[in-house]
Amino acid sequence: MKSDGLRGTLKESLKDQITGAIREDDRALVKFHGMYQQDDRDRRAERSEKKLEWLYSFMIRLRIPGGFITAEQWEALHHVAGKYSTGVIKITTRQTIQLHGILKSNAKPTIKAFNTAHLDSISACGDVNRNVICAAHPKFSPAHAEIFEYAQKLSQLGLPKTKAYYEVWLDEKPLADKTEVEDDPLYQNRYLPRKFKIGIAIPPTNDVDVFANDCGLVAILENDKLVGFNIAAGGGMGATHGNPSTYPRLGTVLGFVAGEEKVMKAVYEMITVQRDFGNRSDRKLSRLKYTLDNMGVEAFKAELEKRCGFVLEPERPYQFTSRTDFYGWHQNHEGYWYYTAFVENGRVLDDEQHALKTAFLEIAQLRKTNFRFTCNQNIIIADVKTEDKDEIHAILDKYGVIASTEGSTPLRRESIACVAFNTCSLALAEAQRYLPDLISKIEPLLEKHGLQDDNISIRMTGCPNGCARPYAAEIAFIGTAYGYYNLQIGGDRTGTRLNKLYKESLNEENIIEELDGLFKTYSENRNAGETFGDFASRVKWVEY
Ligand code: SRM
Ligand code: SF4
Repeated sequence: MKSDGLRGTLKESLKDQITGAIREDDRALVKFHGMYQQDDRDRRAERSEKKLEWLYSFMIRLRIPGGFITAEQWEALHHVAGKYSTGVIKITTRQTIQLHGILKSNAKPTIKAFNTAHLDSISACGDVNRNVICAAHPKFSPAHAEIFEYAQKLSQLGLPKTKAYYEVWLDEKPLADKTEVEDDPLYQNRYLPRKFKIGIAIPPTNDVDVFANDCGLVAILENDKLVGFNIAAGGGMGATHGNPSTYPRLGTVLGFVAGEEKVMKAVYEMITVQRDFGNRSDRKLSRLKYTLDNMGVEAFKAELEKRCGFVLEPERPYQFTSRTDFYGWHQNHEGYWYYTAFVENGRVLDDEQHALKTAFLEIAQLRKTNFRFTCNQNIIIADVKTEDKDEIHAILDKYGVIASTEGSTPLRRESIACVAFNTCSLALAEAQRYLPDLISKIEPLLEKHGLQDDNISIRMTGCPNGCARPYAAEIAFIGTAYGYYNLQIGGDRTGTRLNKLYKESLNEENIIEELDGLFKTYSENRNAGETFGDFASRVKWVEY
């Protein structure tokens, strides 16, 4: 990429007041700075009719490894969102935050305000190592803090060396000799063929969907101590309708690696293998999963080990038993309390039912907590001392957060939808704006068949790219056209078996009809404790 170290002509693009957009070449580049140019798709027709250009704005995604921020940072985020964006704070499926609707003239002030709060968006998008995700809840693991540190270190390891971000957005003086200072052994000024994602899970929970990542690390604990990680390669969800050479894939465990130096080296070299062997001619076939399948697992592993200078040990045993968040109050081994609040589809806002945004602001202003985001798009009010718990609880209660967290059905709380309309340029169908309504129509079906306590996982995306990791759900709706979805079933509840296509392009009426029949058969014939996804796979509703 001829980008002048990711600078391109961004400075000129930002100054151009004739258009709300940036130059064509800068659009790909700006992603490396954590930003997407978008437009309001609801208003395209109206704008075109009035002969106006589309209503362009920017989405900015933060880099928050492990999804941890302080109360001060939440407060800053709240105000930045109110001042420069639509005001909705969106928790993503990769444990970070996106703000939408930021006008070009506000992009720089937004980044500056984030910087003042020690937040950045470097590499949150683009063909680089993305936000590193890590098991969110410290409840189960005394080693959580140590494992969380890996997310920070791996994020640092994968940062590009260019100082362009600081020059373009923060007005730092350009470097006199860029070549010397910006030498980047990892990205070598050609970056990666495609995005690269790292996730860290701590069994028995797989809240990060570790096998959906290019590189998945499964922490292995013995007597509550971290002894190392099983390392997996080749996870990824994206596919394209009608292109059978694209497919979702779960990561393959290559082996076990112990010790920080070796773990960092193994991940680093996995990135270099992808950099050197990944497909640079077809972006649809350029993720690590295709590199791995093209090379073959054994050849990939041999190349990795050659570059590492050591061999991976045999995979160590582990077991995932759940992927859900631990809603409500829980105490960790140090005596601190954590409240996991349900945030439907990660959208933090105030509405008729509850005032999540006001509640979290009031809590942040007390300066008695931290905040953690989960890959299920929820928020954890973290590190609460016993003496502060009642005060925090009262705020959560006052603004309806307790009622919505504890009063929502298991089905709703397990559901995930991607953004889709009105900002995602790739959306074929609605997702986060529609799934809540569809869930309200599915809930009575569960009641009817006595399944209301069943926490079946449902995920919806507006296209087959898989941003809500739908292929790893028990039931998935994948947008094919406006109002139409492929119905996929048979995934398991812990993210270790993908679902398969059951019926193509269903509208709402067809979806309800199909699910009614499926739930009936499931409720009448399931074995004790058998989940919907396991049943669907056992009775071969879909072929594996
Ligand atoms: Fe994603 C592209 C939103 C997690 C696979 N994703 C997009 C874009 C940027 C659309 C675009 O390229 O113009 C979406 C912006 C929508 C908007 O208006 O905000 C978008 N992806 C999201 C988020 C916000 C969904 C959400 O509602 O939470 C998630 C942000 C994560 C983050 O903080 O970094 C998000 N995207 C994912 C995940 C889940 C994950 O990583 O665990 C996946 C599947 C895993 C994977 O990468 O395989 C995912 N997004 C994609 C793909 C398909 C990539 C592929 O290999 O084919 C695209 C399209 C692309 O890259 O060309 C995409
Ligand atoms: Fe957009 Fe498709 Fe991702 Fe949904 S899955 S956010 S529609 S790219």
